[in-house]
Amino acid sequence: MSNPIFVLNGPNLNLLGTREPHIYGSTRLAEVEQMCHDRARALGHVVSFRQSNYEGQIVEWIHEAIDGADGIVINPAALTHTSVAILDALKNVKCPIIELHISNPHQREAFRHVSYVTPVATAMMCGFGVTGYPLAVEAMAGLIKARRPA
Ligand code: CA2
Repeated sequence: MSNPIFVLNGPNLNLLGTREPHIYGSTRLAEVEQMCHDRARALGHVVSFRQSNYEGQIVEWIHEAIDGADGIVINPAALTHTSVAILDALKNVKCPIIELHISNPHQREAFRHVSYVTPVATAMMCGFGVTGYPLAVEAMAGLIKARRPA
């Protein structure tokens, strides 16, 4: 039986499309969610798309994913650079994890060059703008397929 792909979004991403369009573009998070649902459906998957401004909520969702998700695509936003709690939660997950960023943090301030998530991620994608979301869903579908017995 298959489970959804969780697409988890961290703090302030609810404001996507309304501020800093030169960095993050002008597409709203609701439109990004629709892009993920459309791509997942075309590939025979279901996405559970979530956003929270609270670190603990994201930790809870990662715990839910331990038995409830076939893959996690996560844009932890600023928590990428600070959260040992998210790192520790992700260590308990057996499914593939894709760390995703809209911008390329390595082209930005030095504090964004450090990620607590990359060491436990299966793969990392950044710098594609919001197009990275459906791309990550598609990449996740590939990772899930590769794990299934023939
Ligand atoms: O590029 C990304 O996706 C980031 O994860 C976005 C985070 C930033 O702290 C990371 O370094 C890179 C910031 C998310 C804030 O989202 C907003 C989007 C539009 C307007 C205001 C906030």
